[in-house]
Amino acid sequence: MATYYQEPSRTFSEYLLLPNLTTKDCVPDHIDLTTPLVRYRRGEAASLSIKLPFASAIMQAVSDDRMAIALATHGGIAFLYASQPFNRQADMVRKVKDVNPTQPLVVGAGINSRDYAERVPALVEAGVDILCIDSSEGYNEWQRETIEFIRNRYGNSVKVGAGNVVGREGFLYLAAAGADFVKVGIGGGSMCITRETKGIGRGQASALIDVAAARDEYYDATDTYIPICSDGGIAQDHHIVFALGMGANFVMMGRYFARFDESPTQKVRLGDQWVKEYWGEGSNRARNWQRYHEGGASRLEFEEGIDCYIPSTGPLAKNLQTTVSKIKSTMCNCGAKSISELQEKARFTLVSQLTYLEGDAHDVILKHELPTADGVRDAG
Ligand code: MZP
Repeated sequence: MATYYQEPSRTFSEYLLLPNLTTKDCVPDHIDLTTPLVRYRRGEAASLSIKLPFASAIMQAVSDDRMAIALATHGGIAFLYASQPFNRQADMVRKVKDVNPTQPLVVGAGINSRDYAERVPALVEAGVDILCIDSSEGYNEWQRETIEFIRNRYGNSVKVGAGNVVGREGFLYLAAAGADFVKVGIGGGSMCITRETKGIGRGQASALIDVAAARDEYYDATDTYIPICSDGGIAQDHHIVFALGMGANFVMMGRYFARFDESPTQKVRLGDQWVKEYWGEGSNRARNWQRYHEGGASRLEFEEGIDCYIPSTGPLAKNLQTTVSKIKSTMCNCGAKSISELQEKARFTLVSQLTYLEGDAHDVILKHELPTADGVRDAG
């Protein structure tokens, strides 16, 4: 008989954080967002960490060398997209590593479970800091084999994340396979139609809460801590704090970064606004490269991602500053000066639909929705 979970799966927008006591030393300048990227033993420090818990998604529309340089300069990390020939991806790694030899920048790269025997050596040779197996669903034997290849060839010197999973079984499988971090999330991405197309996935908050509990149990049982990454579905800046509070060590975002000038895609004028192109890795547009570089694979039988536009929001630095200010402000309200403190102290409440509506502006006349003199609505 099939297994039935009685609780519906939840997403970030169904929660709010309750404030805790804010002590006088808990101010934004005192908040440290440093976070581990790879597994470590109790009492030791992770061999690779980042100062800002943000990773840019393994996507053509998001993470090339330009994005990697911009994000690493601000303390985060980009994972260069894998849907390209491995030599080109390795060139991107070199461009990031060569730019600034005095202040080396960290860079990650996506790999897949098909051409790893060629791709991984090329990326390692180019100086990549960390790899991540890129798949919408990672609870499978191909991921274990990919990690096995890396361990046999390089021992623990080459770091590799795996995923994506949405529950404890998937996490434990990839942890036992030797993953350095595990990525969480299926079907929550802004351009993703996996749930609609294939009927698999789980609300991002529920997935994260389940995996974080498994990670903590695994740590207690083995003294090995495995960072987890919440991937996809960050629609509001405060969702980042929710993800961190629910147990993620860092978040991976696509839409968030694709909006910026530094993303690889075209900025286009659409009516009265500037937009950027954005498309999923499971769309025909992203998969097309294989037709030219992998011997003529035909069109996908079905797509898991769409090709769309998102509003352009200018340079990364300005946007990042605003987001980080908001995150730190929320953390101060929660009385937490670090991500681990937030994870211990965070108190989440589920919200009713009416509470959700109450949180938006209501019972007022919104100025930007007033008609203008010529009768045309102002875009604001
Ligand atoms: P978002 O930040 O735009 O909401 O989601 C980005 C994430 O969506 C990626 O990191 C990846 O896990 C996932 N993704 C990428 N392509 C697809 C697709 O074509 C997808 N379905 O779901």
